[in-house]
Amino acid sequence: MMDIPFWSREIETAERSRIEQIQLERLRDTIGWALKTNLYRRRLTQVGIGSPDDVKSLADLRRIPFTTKDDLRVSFPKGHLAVGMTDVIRVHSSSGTTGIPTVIYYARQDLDNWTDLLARSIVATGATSSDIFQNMMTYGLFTGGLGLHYGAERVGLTVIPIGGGNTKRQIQVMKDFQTTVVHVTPSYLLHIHSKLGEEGIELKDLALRKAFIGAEPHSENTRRKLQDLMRIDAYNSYGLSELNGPGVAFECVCKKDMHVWEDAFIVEIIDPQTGEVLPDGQEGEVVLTNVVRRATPILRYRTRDLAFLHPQGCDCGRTHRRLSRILGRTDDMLIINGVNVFPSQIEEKIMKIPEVATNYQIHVDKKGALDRLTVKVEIYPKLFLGEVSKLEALKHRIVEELKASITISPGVELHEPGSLPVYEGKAKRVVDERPKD
Ligand code: DLL
Repeated sequence: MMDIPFWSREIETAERSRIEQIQLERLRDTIGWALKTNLYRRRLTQVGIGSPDDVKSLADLRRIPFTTKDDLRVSFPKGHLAVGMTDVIRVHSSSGTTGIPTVIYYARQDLDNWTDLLARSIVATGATSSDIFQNMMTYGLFTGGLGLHYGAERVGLTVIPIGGGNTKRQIQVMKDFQTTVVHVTPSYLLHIHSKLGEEGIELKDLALRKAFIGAEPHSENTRRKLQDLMRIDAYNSYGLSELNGPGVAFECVCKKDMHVWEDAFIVEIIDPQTGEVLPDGQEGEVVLTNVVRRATPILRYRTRDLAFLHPQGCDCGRTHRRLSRILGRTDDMLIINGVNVFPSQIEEKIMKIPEVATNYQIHVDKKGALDRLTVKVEIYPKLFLGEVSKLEALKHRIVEELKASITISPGVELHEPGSLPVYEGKAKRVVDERPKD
């Protein structure tokens, strides 16, 4: 029998009825906070919810309309804020399709709750205070860095807050500090593996035993490959900035999909077309309600992620239901090495540049383990008659414009008009050649 570690055994193994009772109490509190926001006040009163007492059972949740990313954008900057700014102690945000980001505010209690969920997640994987934890996720407005950072500190791991990128240094630090656990996107860990040789470092020089992998889709095969290549256990971790960040769902030592922490989140799977709630086992869009957040309460958030809930329990004894891997998206969002990019963000930027003609293509493939984004644009023919340095300058300008919007640097190719494919019907702007494995 495997030794099963817990952070809060009582809540993690609570009976279903107890979990639902907690959810109902917390949902009522959350409604109280939501009613203080411009975003929810009218929406809730329109469906007859004017006070927390109007929520009699969990079934009442279904009366509440869904929240979308667009709703949060329209509410920018503070339409969804339920407390005064003096009570807000942190802000995170994700980039948006129209350049308007979605912002999430955290009160002290929100950060405390979030940290606790991450502590719980970390312990569920078997990591302990003896571990040396190298956090390779980006620190900053992105939630991946700071989220795990505080969770790991709370458990007592030794945190190395190195942040993303700089592969050479990552490898050296892994060796020097004898890192045992990393937090990383799966593609970046594969990349790191491919660079070990170049740095003259072998697996036996490292002490790595676990990785928390998330922020981007990956298959079971990719997990296996990573585990075999690095000789580690890799645990899938799911979350999104609108719902705190990481720590919504995390795998336990059984590694059979991710427990959604149901005392903090009410999870529904819906038919993305009709909005109908589907039974466990059926694939659909993940909808999440955070029931422990004050500053920015979010009700029935449509994540656009496709997955299903496992109908059966888990060998670890946790009663919180398990969410499958993310199987796809209902929209066209691309995830490039963990960074979310909408094709519309790219279009917005390049179409503002006067030298750019009307046709373009977004190309995604793999270079080694990493995703590579190339934006191919047609430019007016007279530009090709000018000096090469002018073309280079234009290319540079397009890269800079795009980088300011999508935060990563894409490759840019300039093409003559008529050279990119033209579609008679719906244009196919995105060519994604990443292997599906
Ligand atoms: O990616 C939060 C996070 C950080 C999760 C670190 C895990 C680890 P966003 O930038 O808002 O937040 O992106 C959220 O990324 O809706 C999914 O489409 C995708 N995603 C996140 N985790 C996974 C995963 C963070 N484990 C969006 N598998 C989500 C597949 C994932 N997709």
